[in-house]
Amino acid sequence: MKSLKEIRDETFEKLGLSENNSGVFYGKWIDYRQENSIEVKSPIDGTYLGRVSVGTPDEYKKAVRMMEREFIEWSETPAPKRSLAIKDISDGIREKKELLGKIVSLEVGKVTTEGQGEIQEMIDVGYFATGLGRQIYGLTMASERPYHRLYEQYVPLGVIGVISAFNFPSAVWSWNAFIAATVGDTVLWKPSSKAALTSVAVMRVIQDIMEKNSIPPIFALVNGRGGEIGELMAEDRSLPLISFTGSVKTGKHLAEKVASRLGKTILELGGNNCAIVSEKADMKIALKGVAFGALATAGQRCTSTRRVVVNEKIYDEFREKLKEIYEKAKTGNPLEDGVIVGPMIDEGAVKDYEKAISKAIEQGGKVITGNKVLERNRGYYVAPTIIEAREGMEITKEETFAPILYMFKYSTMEEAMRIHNNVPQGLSSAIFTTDLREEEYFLSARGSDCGIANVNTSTAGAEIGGAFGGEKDTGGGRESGSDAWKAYMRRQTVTKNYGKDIPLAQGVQFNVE
Ligand code: UN1
Repeated sequence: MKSLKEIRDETFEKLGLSENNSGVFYGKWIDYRQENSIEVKSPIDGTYLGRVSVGTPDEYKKAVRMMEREFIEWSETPAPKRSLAIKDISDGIREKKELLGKIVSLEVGKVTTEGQGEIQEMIDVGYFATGLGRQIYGLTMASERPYHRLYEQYVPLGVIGVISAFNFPSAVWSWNAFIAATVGDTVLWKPSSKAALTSVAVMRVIQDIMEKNSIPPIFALVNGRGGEIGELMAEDRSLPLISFTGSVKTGKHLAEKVASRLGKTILELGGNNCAIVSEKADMKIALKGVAFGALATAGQRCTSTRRVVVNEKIYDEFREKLKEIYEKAKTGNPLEDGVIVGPMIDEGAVKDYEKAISKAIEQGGKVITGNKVLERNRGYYVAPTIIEAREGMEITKEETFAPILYMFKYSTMEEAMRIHNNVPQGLSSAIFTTDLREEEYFLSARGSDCGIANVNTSTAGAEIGGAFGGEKDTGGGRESGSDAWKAYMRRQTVTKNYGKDIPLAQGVQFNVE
């Protein structure tokens, strides 16, 4: 196998990246500056990948001004035409899928198929947005007055701020950006400083497509630290909407700041996703669904399965079989064939893994498998861990971004549901059963309290066609498919009088001469 450096050099060359990359783009790339730049090292084995420069507050302001200027013409371009620009962009990304997926793998450590899947998710949402361009609609209501028309229309908001996380470094940006651009907004992107390189690679590809297809510069990129550029965005009245993906703590802080200026937010914060496995489950499906949910992206998805609640009648069998899968799952270099679990993003993530496991043990949990740091110097690898837990253990109510699965036993479905819902977060959930009644109970008002509720499939791995997001501490936002586009527009109720008089609503009389 080629060394990481060789893969880097090849991929960089084809994507026009270099060792020192500008991380700021608004119509043009701002010159690279060494000062405060972000050093990018691969979590795979620590290989130095390069540097990405960050934006100054002044450059941030210039980027916003430019997006405001672009908004004027872009918002007046017909939506079906705008969406064809997004189609061009998606076609262009499809041509570069393999290369971009490699960058994702190099920078955040995704196994090859997941790195490719990340880019596929961009392409998918791009084609979704292409169709959406002809489906932006409002309702027409019956007016109580003669010769009146009453309807609502959706109007683009302006410049949308997108702050994305490291774990889906390009797909989640595109969920927001492609939909927002289709409905007529322009977009300013601040990526996670743990995924700066991916943002540059994506923007380079898009810039090239935009130039070739005469698409105006509707996307801007400003790399920087959350504490600086993120704060500026939160306070900036020029951004009517900020879509944020990240921790509950940062999300709350940002939401308060944006709310204090009565701005809007879309929040996609923590998940603590649970799968219920009934005694009536198809064992093969349940095992694969739970294993994928818990192990994919090394447990670093918002949608990762962190808890599994198993019926007592099959509990021992399920535990032993899952343990076997865990112990067979190959952990290591994500670019190697057959590897299922790649690295953690950084040393901090390894520490969080260790802390969570020791707390779980302190609180009465029993380790079934795992609990081992495999490497923390040349890359960051941990053994996927299963812990038998009891209801009420505090650590099981927290989201730890690591491959740790807490396992619970239940005897009645009511008990399973209680354990399932008894956490602050509410993103994704799943039930594995072949019993229609159990399934419908899970999907009822007394059932899963999450934004996503799946039957016989994993908590992770949502398609882009549905609205993505969750309740409670997850923040309530919805992104990507369905009618999530409405969040990027403002609703305007229009009353039009085309009569020869001006009758008032509710029969009110107003007699002036
Ligand atoms: C995230 O982890 O923030 O449903 C997004 C999934 C992916 C997206 C996850 N399609 O697992």
